[in-house]
Amino acid sequence: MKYSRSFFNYQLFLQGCAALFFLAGCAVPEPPAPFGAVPTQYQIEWQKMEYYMFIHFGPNTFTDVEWGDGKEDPKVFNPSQLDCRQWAATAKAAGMKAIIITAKHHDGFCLWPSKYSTHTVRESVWKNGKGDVLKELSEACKEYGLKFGVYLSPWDQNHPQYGTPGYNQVFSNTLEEVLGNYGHVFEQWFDGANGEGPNGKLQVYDWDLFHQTVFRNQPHAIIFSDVGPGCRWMGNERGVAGTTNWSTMNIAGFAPGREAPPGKILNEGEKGGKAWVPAETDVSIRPGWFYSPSTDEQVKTLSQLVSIYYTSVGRNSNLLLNVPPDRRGLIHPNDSTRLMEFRRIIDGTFSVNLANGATITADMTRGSSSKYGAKNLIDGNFDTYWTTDDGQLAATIEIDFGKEQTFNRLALQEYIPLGQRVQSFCVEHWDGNSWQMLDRQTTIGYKRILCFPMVTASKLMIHIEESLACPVLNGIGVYKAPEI
Ligand code: FUL
Repeated sequence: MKYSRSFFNYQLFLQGCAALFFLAGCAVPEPPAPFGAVPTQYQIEWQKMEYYMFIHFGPNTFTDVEWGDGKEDPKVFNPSQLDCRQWAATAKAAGMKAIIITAKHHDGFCLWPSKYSTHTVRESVWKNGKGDVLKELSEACKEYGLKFGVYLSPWDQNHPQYGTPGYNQVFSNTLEEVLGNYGHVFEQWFDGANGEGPNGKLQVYDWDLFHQTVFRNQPHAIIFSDVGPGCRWMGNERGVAGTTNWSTMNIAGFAPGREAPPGKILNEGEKGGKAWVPAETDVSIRPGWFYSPSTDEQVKTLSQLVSIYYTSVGRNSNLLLNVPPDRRGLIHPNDSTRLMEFRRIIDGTFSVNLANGATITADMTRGSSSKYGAKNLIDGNFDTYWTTDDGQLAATIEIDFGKEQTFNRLALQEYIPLGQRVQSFCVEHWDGNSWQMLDRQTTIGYKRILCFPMVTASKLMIHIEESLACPVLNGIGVYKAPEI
């Protein structure tokens, strides 16, 4: 009897365990469903790159103009010490993740020996016409672990067919050469500029053909233009994205260049837009896009660069910083010195997250499950996040440092694989006696960094005030930026 009684209890115990496991399983709710337009895997990878180099280089480097007219003698292109490894080494040391080069600017000059043009490096005296800048740069990028991207201007002031329907195929052929022969291309940058051809006509660009050519050769490339589809122009060349910046927009009825969306939409995106087209901020370290000896002393100051970082990366945009090589074909020491100073400041600011080690809690957590708990905000893992129950569109996160901390930056990140949701939030700090308002803002997106005067506080509260669907955040950072 004794034996069978204990056997019975054992069975009961097993059944109890099974029930508990079942209930525990039920208690962890499913992750939130994606909301609205969401990024592709490749757009997520692109967004994580944050900061990379733009290179404007070509005949304009030697003629001191910004827009060559395509009539330049190709022999003007003659860099005496061109060294793409120096560019790549500089980008790497600057903390950048890639280089995008002007393979062909509006003057039509090709930095590779194109079969479809007579205005190329082949016609120059550089390396006796045997050189290929794209080959050298793509190899240097590989060596330094950087991604490689290309800018190609469809506007071509040299090509005799420009302005006629036949030119679209010519441009597609040049794209094919560039995208098919130099390995992986992470981004195809389309300039929307569109001037008249020798016949006085504007080219009607065949964007469908151009996109097909890109995706046939580089299926995962991010296509930049005023309307994406991979990423969008942020609307100005000053480096200032909107404080409100949605990665979503409506692109139907718009095209790059003359038919671009209004500047406000480029700058701020559109809440609830049907397409995921995140912003990219392109800005030059010098007054012009191309090198000129006259701008050697006008390289942007450290505080200008730092400010641009906060108005681009800090406002849900990637930063494409143009660093134009000089007439030797090298990045000038004034530019590279500034880049290293800039990196030192950024690294110095973001190396210590004061939220690490703090107690972080939220007044709402999805299903009250630790799987979605506020601790995920400081675990450094992109794919774990804090979120609330469906329909819970406002919530508060509290960070208790356990002692007084002094800081002047707050970084917030939304988990963009599930879409962009937050449309207003505010931050308060505990001054020892009461809560004081620190800032009130609108969107977050992949990354939002708030800058405010230094405060000393033992606690911070972040109130998500309005969200389009339950908020989903995967990162919080509190930092003390050094004074410049
Ligand atoms: C513009 C061009 O006209 C400029 O020369 C420069 O290349 C800039 C990045 O894009 O549309």
